[in-house]
Amino acid sequence: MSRLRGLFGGADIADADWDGIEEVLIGGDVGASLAGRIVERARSRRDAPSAEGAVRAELAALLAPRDPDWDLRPAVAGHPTVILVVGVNGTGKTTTIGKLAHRESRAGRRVLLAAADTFRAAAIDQLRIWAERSRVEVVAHAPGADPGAVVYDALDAAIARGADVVIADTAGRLHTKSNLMDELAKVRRVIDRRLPGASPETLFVLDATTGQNGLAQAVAFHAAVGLTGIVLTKLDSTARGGIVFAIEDQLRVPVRFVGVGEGIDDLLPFDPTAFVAALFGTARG
Ligand SMILES: Nc1nc2c(ncn2[C@@H]2O[C@H](COP(=O)(O)OP(=O)(O)O)[C@@H](O)[C@H]2O)c(=O)[nH]1
Ligand SMILES: [Mg+2]
Repeated sequence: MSRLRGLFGGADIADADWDGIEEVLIGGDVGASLAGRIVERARSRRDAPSAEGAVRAELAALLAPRDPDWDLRPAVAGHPTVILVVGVNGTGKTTTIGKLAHRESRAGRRVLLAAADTFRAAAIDQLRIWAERSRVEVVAHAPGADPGAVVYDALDAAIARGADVVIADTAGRLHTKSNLMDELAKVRRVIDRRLPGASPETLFVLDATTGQNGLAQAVAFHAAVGLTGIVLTKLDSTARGGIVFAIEDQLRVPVRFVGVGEGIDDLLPFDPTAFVAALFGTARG
């Protein structure tokens, strides 16, 4: 989106190449209708010092409100923080869990992973490998087991062992298959039953290379389990992060982390100000 820079023209908002700006926004995965709306509103802004300022202000306004001090913390004092990780196949859920486990354990918290993607044996092994890397514990059942039962046991184990954080992996739910979504909703209910008030952090993992279909995925998962945050992965392999604006605008759910590689340290907290600034080729807002 740094192509935007050349399209803003001089000081006068009317001099900007507004069709060009709209095209770049669409190319950056903001979505056609939202891009049209951003341009229309930016053009009619009277308070902005420049076309660039107007577009920046419109983009910033699309992002969900957030507490700058937010972090992964237990909803109830004395309970573990519960993190449920959902999303379609191959978006990077298990990898993100490996990175999160590392982040939390490095911060001195005792982490326990729940292998609730029981659909494939390989998924359980993959989670174990990540757990070994950051020396955290795993609760797993046999392949094909009920994901709700795995999560229930993991919460029991976490309470018995005094774990601070429980992170549950889940199978790649095809958002068009309602039986699979029902299963995920059931896992959510298991958490609510075992730890009332725990209000799990429900992170939707979105592959940034997916494009506009990501919005439909997010809407379906939000309806099924109630998302509290988004992790945008594979930002190292695409410059098209514009889907963030469409999703936050529609769902009012904030992006919390971004994945920028396959390594254990390749997870960054999402900073909306820096993100908007980076789109315009500047380091800070
Ligand atoms: N380049 C890149 N690859 C990633 C990132 N996150 C995950 N991957 C890769 O995406 C593939 C699928 O990841 P996985 O965690 O198994 O996805 P899951 O099916 O959602 O659990 C793997 O090859 C990961 O290494 C990322 O941020 N950047
Ligand atoms: Mg997985």
